[in-house]
Amino acid sequence: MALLFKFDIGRGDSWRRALLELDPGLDLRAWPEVGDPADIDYALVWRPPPGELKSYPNLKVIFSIFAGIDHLSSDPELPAGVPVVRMVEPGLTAGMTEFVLMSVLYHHRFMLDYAAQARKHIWREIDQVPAGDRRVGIMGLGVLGGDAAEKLVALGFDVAGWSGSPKDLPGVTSFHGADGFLPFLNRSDILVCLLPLTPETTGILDARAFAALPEGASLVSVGRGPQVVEADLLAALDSGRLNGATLDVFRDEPLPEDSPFWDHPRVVVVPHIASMTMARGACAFVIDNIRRLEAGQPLLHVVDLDKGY
Ligand code: NDP
Ligand code: OXD
Repeated sequence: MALLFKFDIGRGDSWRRALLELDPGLDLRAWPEVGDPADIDYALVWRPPPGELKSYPNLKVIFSIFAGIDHLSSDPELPAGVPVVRMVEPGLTAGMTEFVLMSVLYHHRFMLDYAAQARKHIWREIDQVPAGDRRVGIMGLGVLGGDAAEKLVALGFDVAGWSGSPKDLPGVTSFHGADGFLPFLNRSDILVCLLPLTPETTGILDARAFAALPEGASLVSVGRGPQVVEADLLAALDSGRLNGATLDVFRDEPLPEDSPFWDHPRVVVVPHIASMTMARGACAFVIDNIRRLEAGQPLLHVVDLDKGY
């Protein structure tokens, strides 16, 4: 059994070790040293060159190293009929929940305002708002959004979510579909975007969406950059319609040197680190799925390529 492995963002060694610990007999081929393409049964990849995956005639499964599969679905030559499995592992979920909680608390507790005051040496209290009076809205109530919602409820926030289909999560008000979008935005003091990138979600956070949020709302953008119309976000921040934003993902990454977000006083910029797939949990997920397939059981977390997530 040969597994092609392509991971070019600097953490490849720990993945190689974790895979071989779990399955010492694994024939691991690190891209681009692939050998005979016909040997490759499985691919575990981050952003393969477009057209690359179609050159493996016996490929059985494509595993995405990321939860988001936009780096695969953007390949017009993705081999038809080969299942794509997105990443689900406890470290990735926990990391995202930590980041969402931290960011929601940051905006909830007026930390942008205190940072601005501190730069001017101003000692001034801002009235604290009880968590129960703060309405947090999470776009995307999947693996990551669902976990973050549950933990925000535990902290006492008034939590709602928006998804494609209705959800029944304890303590979370569910909105769904096009009809639910504006009512959901109308009650989101802090909006968290945890949607996958699809044609439907591209540009979803635009001037119309920002106008539907309560005056002075905040945004935590951790889905994918192209979901935000950046010019509209800047206008909403500059006008004071939005109080602040935490931005982890951007239309262009790395964020260009001259982006106005870097120095914007109402913006926290971080370099797409809201969460990271952890080697051990991810490799266990992949090896477990391979064993399932080889035992004739269904794969877990196969992506619906028609829906794009
Ligand atoms: P899931 O596939 O588990 O969940 C996606 C959610 O989005 C579902 O609730 C789905 O609704 C909803 N959704 C999708 N399209 C629409 C739409 N058009 N309208 C309304 N709701 C929609 O994904 P995850 O929770 O695992 O991950 C979400 C995204 O987070 C990833 O795709 C990735 O882009 C991003 N991410 C970012 C990271 C970072 O570090 N910044 C790290 C990891 C992920 P339904 O349930 O009805 O299908
Ligand atoms: C992911 C990501 O999708 O890190 O997993 O963005």
